[in-house]
Amino acid sequence: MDRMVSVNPADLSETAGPEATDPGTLAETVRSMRETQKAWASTSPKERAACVRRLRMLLSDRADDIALTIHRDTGKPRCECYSTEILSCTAMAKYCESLLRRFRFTEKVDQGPMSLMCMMLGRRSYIEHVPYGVIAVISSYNFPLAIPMTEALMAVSAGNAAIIKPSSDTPLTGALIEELFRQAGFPEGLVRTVNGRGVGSALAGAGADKIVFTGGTETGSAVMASASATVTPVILELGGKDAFVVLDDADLERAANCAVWSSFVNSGQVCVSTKRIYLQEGIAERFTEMFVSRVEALKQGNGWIDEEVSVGPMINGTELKRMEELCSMIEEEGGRFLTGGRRNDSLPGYYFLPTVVADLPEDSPLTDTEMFGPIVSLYTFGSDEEAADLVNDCCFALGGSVWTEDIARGRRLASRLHPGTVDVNNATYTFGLPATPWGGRHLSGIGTTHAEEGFRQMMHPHHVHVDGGRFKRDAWWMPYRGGGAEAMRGLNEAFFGRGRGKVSALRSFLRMCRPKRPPGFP
Ligand code: TXE
Repeated sequence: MDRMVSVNPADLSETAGPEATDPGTLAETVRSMRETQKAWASTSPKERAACVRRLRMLLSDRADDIALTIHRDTGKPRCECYSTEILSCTAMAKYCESLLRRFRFTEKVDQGPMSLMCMMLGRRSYIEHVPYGVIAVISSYNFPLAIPMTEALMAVSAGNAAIIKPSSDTPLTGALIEELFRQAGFPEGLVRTVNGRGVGSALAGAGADKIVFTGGTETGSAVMASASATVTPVILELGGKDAFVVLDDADLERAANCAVWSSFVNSGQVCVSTKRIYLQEGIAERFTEMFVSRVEALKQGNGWIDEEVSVGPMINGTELKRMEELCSMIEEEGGRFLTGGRRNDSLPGYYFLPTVVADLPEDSPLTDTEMFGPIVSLYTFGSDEEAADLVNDCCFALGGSVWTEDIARGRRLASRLHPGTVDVNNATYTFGLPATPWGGRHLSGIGTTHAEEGFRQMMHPHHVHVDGGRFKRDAWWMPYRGGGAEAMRGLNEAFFGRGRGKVSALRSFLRMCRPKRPPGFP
């Protein structure tokens, strides 16, 4: 098979990558991984935590060569390779170790309103959280380490195997992930990376037990359709169009500083980067001045060789061209560029200037169009209620933020907003807080990765119900006989209705649990 090639978008240098995968081999690969996974699932949480810890140490010890690999794939500034990529993974690893110390993989069920009946009849239930088997992790180009690695860490900590399909734009980092898991002492073949054209769609139908997809909404929908043929569960981490709501009592300096980072980190190629800034009347003009002046002061270029660089390139020429197309659409819709609005021709590579747009009509179809690059639009609003309606009137609901000095006011507004994550006085960074859930609503996806919720979604709840066999039959078993319906009616009335006749209900219930000896039986 052909060898993958990675193009560094910061300087167009090329690096030979791993061999492409033959899509026809995927089903067999998944089958063989399932054998490895069965043995792995029988390891203790302590044994798994030891492997995770070794991986965390490796991520820290090899940080420099990992960062360089990420840069070669994405061209992102050096500091972002450490802050948004490696740190997210070491934090997740440490969180998985803590989960493996305290998570109860078998839980006794509190039967709630049925406790008395279960106690009388000698019954109890257990939930065993069991791994799915082989998890397919299909991932985007924008965080080639942080996204697949954190998802794979949750998967293997829960006892699964993980087959990773990175973006074709980031093959080096994908191959490095498999190497790191192997070097950390995970069983050979427990975490595999597959690459190449058509491999993503082939993997979606290769028999994995669950698919965790990160990418565009349209692609995610295709993955869901493919998985539906085999009723394979999916988690979809899809597109975003995050809002940044600045209330009239906000600390404008802090808000402007964050808005610059939140809008242009990774050159805006972040599902939760700020794309819509809503400014309350009264502070709109002042904030706009502060924000635009900060954006214009940003240095763009190759952030690996120049640490003063804040904004790197787009991932490839196609995405760069997409930004130009979007800017043409913005102009047609009446939008005005306060800065940027075109590619940065002064640099070799795929650079688009950080762009701030004003006057784009709120009812423009572009409000529901993801702009996965360094383009952010400014809007104004009157009341907090109006802000909530504007933020929620969008097909995406992944992340968002509210800025105010009145925390109670901020939390009230945050609680009304639809996105899966809403920050008060911060933005975009909670992917790096592994104990917090990650996921969106509407066209931003379904399911959760990260946090205990995401960990649980890497397993399915296996219910084991144990009956001590105290009676020879249950009151509702057949052969039905006289008094059975009455006993059930009385039970309902006594314990789930108005509470009348508990003693007689219990008596008739227990009588129904004793078998009536058929004629001729001793
Ligand atoms: O996505 P694509 P990209 C989103 C972000 C944006 C998109 C950008 O909002 O919308 O990702 O990433 C493979 N069946 N998020 O352009 O094109 C493809 O090879 C199966 C959201 O990479 O959808 C790649 O590996 N797989 C996220 C992966 O799917 C297929 C955070 C994604 O590709 C396929 C980061 C198919 N038919 C980015 N076609 C979040 N919400 O957390 C392609 N692929």
